[in-house]
Amino acid sequence: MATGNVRYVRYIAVALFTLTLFYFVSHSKYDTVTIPGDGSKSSNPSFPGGPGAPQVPGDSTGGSKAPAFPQGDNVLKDDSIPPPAATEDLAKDETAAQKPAGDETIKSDDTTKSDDTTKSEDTTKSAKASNAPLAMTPNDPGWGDLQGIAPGPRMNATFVTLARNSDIWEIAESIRQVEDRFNRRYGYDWVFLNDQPFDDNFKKITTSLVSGTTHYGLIPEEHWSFPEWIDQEKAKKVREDMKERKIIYGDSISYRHMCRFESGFFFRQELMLNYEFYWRVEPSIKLFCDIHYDPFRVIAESGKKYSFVLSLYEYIDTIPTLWASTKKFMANHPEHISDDNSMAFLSDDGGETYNKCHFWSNFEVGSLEWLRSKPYIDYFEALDRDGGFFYERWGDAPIHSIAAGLLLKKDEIHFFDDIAYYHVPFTHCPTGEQKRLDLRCHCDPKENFDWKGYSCTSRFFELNGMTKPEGYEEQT
Ligand SMILES: Nc1nc2c(ncn2[C@@H]2O[C@H](COP(=O)(O)OP(=O)(O)OP(=O)(O)O)[C@@H](O)[C@H]2O)c(=O)[nH]1
Ligand SMILES: *[C@@H]1O[C@H](CO)[C@@H](O)[C@H](O)[C@H]1NC(C)=O
Ligand SMILES: [Mg+2]
Repeated sequence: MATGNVRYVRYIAVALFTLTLFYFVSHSKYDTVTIPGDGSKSSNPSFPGGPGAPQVPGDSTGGSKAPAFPQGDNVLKDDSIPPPAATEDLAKDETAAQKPAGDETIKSDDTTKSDDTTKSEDTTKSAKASNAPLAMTPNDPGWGDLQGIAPGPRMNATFVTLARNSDIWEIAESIRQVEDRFNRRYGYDWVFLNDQPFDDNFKKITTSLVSGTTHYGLIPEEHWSFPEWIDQEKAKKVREDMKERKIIYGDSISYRHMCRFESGFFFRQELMLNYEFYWRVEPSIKLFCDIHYDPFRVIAESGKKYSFVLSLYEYIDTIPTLWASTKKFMANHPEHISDDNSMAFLSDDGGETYNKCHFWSNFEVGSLEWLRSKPYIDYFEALDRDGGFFYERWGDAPIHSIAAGLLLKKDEIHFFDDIAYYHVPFTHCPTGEQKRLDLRCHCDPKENFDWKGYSCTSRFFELNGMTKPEGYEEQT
């Protein structure tokens, strides 16, 4: 009997202790979140684009994105304590309310902060760009601050990934890198697109890894099929011929649909219409350095439309007539060609022939509004009519690149030297030891492709009058 009583008392003690612990976890944590970047910080932005910069979502009273960010939840996650189960229903209700028609959205269980209205106001205040200037160099305030939620506004932006269900572990690896090096402090959304419905396993794993809200879209058949003007017999002969000549993906139909989709349709998927900026992520990529500032803000606040980390020469057998089609477009639409274009990146003879230089499009941070603009759509439609996606094997990389080179102004294209990146088989690793130390990079500088003979990045530097970083000669 005595032992029974002791056990009884012990149960009560354990239960009380657990309840107390739970109380502190669920009540005190949210109040301790402080958003740095108030009066103590200098108020002039260190990045061009203070006055006259595009209005950022966090600045306006409506449509403010920053307050919706799951702060409380992230604090819980950092402490590895699962959120209370009761909030899951709330999360689902909110999901239902925000769900865009036809596609699926899984909101991370971030509604634990629901009754915290004062916090939202604080966030709105500190979310102003002027209160949280971008830290672009180690000397800028906030540079070394890589813990907790990043201060400052959030752009109207999303990550976007085209993938198959079978890509799950390869994309999981990419997401983890993007989250660890950047997005865990920002909580940007992630849109996944597929020509087949995503399965529950894919959704469950990706949602668990992404700090922002995940959305899953099914690509409409018109965006992933042969247009009616394509001669099927001719297209089939091309695939057989390319197979014989051992051209990579030369006999693949799905690869061609993929290239056409990435060229002309990803940015007008229903889910993508909710955003202004995108960051494309492919399976099995690597990021080697910390990302100390928000690349979306760099793009938005400096009026950039397109960006890259790696550039190279295209395999000519995949695009023999792409330049002829492009020249025809230029003749038909001189009004779309920018006066201050980057033709010198694309051609060594003033536009007569294509030198095959392109930005590698498996990494892109850019403007969706630009891709949805008339000049870009006219270019895509002209190419699509000519049939080269199926009669040859045109890739989205040369198409995005030629479009950026001809339709944009030179200074609307940005080279993200600070984003160290790998997609098989090429690496971008910043030149210069001090930079790699500052960014805490783990890439081998010998692998850096930038200044090697098959890279086009030197051309980009020369064309834009940029000085190549110290030590580049040793990497050629
Ligand atoms: N849903 C779907 N996604 C695809 C398909 N083919 C390719 N993708 C995706 O499209 C992107 C590009 O395809 P990749 O196979 O990576 O093509 P690549 O980068 O040229 O070649 P490697 O990465 O070297 O194989 C990736 O994000 C793939 O997951 C497909 O048939 N369906
Ligand atoms: C984000 O951009 C899209 C596309 O331009 C727009 O429809 C939407 O209203 C914007 N959202 C916010 C919060 O500004
Ligand atoms: Mg790939």
